[in-house]
Amino acid sequence: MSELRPLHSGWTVRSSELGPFPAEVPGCVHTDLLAAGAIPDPFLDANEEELHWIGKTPWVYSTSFDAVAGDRVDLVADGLDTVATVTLNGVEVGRTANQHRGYRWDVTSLLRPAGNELTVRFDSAYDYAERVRDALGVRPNAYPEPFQYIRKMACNFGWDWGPTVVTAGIWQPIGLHSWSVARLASVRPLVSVDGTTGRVEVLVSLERTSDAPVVVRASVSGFEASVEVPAGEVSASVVVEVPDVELWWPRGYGAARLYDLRVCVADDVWERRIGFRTVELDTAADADGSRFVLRVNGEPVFVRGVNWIPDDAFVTRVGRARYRERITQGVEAGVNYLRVWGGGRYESDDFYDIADELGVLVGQDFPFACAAYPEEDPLGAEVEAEARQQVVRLMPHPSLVMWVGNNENIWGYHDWGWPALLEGRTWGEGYYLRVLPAVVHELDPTRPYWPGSPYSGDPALHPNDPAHGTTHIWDVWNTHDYRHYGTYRPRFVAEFGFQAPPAFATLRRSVSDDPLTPQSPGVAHHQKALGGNDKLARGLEGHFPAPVGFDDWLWATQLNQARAITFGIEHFRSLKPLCMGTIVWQLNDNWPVTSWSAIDGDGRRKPLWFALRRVYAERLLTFQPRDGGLALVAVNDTPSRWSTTVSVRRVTFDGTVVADVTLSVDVPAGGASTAVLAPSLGSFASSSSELLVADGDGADRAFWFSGEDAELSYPAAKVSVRTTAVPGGVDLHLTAETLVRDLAVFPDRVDPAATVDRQLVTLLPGESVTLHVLGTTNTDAAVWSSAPVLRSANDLVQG
Ligand code: BMA
Repeated sequence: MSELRPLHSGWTVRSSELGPFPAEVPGCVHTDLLAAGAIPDPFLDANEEELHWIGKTPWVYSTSFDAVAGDRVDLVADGLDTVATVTLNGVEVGRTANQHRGYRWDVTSLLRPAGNELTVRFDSAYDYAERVRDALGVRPNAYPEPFQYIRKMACNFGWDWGPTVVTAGIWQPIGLHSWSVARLASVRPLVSVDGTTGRVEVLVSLERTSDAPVVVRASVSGFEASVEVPAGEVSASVVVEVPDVELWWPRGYGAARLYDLRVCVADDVWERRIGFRTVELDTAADADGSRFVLRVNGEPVFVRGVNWIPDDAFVTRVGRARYRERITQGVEAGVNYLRVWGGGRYESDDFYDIADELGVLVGQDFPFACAAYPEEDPLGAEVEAEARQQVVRLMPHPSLVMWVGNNENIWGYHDWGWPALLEGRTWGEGYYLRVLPAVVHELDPTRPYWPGSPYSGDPALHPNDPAHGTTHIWDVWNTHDYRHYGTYRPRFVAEFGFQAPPAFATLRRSVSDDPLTPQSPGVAHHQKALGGNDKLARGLEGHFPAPVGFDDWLWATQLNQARAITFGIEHFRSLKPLCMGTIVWQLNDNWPVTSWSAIDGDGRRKPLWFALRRVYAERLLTFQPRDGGLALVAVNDTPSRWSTTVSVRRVTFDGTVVADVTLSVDVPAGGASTAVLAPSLGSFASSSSELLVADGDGADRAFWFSGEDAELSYPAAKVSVRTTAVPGGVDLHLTAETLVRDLAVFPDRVDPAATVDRQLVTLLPGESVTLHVLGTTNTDAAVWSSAPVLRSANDLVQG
């Protein structure tokens, strides 16, 4: 027999002073207290500030249950957050201090026929971390919280976009596993492709209760193999071959074909979906430094990525539907790669299942971020144990294409003054350069490992050298204007970003300030970055006049975020194949906040999301400065050739075409081509009222304006609006009577539930567009015709 019985009901949580309250398992104390009405919502206004005591309080979870029978019964906890003592019927069965591991204890002899009492006591994560810090010595980090002294998600202690909500709780499933004879203690499928044959080498380790001979069987789509495991043996390997296999491809290259792999011993069954594909990381030296090219099934893939953070500060609220919604939003913006950032978690199987299905590539950071981490025990042993578990758990997923050692810690050691503060103490180098690569190599040699983000491939090089490996570009945003992206010739940009506030409806829901202003207390609390609002204001300089009033501030900063990232991505993609990847910081948020995200904490898409959809399209037309003039660069990330004619026009703001040309563009599969424009097109007679427009089949229209917005003589935008009711929403038919740049409708201003399918549409005089709004029945054209619902760049400059 093999039977898993979840223990998810009947739980309560209490502290020495509060409760008991009903508790959700899996869950966490904050959400339990919230559901019990014992605390206000930590995401609203500045409530967070009043709730730090929760993370400093010990909490006890308890339940009772009747027995299950079995030769052997194990208590299995997939994840405990974090410093836990587990007691069954008054007997301590285990103590844990690592959120990133799962645990199993043999409790056969402790169980009673009825009335079993299970308690899990969580001690304060702060107490533990501070004790470890005091024992091992203080080390530098980026935030004033002791997150590197405990194996718990770093951003749970707060980040420059996230609240400090130090959780405790049974955050993963817990249950009783009754079994007999033998069980699969671990299953490692090593998947490879040999010509047209798919091969899975299934490496199994067993736990056994008897000497009875057992057979391990593995099957994939009707192809099966088995091996008998003699008495006393606890490891086995079986190879299954699948002829004429269909490959798993990342989106844009083919279908993400998945196969069911089933492995069993005695009655214990393990099932996962796998994909047949190969992955290599090409980091060879070349004339420009050394490259960073991901090859899947031999095809070099340009990574159009986004950084992924935990989608809720309370991660136990993120279920499969939420993962699907968020990842799909990424995919719909053209994203083909998610980097699971190291300040969060090893992402869930739900996350990876969805990435597998959608053909999205994933790079998983080991969870270390922005700090010097001690390498001594207890942390050293915990790190190795968690890495061994997690590499095995995630290796069936074809979407996982790279392990990365950490976020910014090698860079931090080099550039943030750590050596002087460390005085010779360990800082994590041993994890990133020795322990973690050894674990990956031993357990899952099918995947590349890269020591850090950023990292240049050689300890002798500066870890953030743009000419080698991966780079993070943060001078833009922190100190430099976004045009500075244009000075970089990076091989692979693993982080770069620019902030903007969330959608109006998101701010309005989470902040009760009246009126809302950029400086009002709630808005200020929902901005966690050092000098964030000053940087937003500085970022507008030279691009837009300083906005007056909240509505213009919101629109100007959101538009500027979209412009900054557009500028960066168009430049980086135009460098292909020198540059082979861009990973925008960041896709999502974990609460309502002003941040670098494209999708805000309530799941609303910011203007940046719509900009990404254009600049992350597989085929891109972009105007770029080249050799003192302008060029049209055509980028083709598809596996087929792109041949088209492109009409390029130089147009005055009133719509008069002053010059034009038709170019034949022929871009090889996966390539890019550059056509330098004649001076008649590429130099403007007036720097304040002309633009270039490029139209070609297979790509969105490209624009290049003769100056920065602040310098342009935009006409006052004239847009006529007609509405039609449609099932579930309203269609907006917009016609521009003048040039209108970056037209945007904000439906959440009309109805918080409403969404629109396009934003940032630039129209020449006389052109029209129909926008589809869902989630509102408001068809009053007047409502949709003016600010703050209808906006354009024109009205930020026109005033
Ligand atoms: C990098 C990231 C995050 C951070 C972001 C914005 O440091 O790795 O740690 O949130 O920049 O500052």
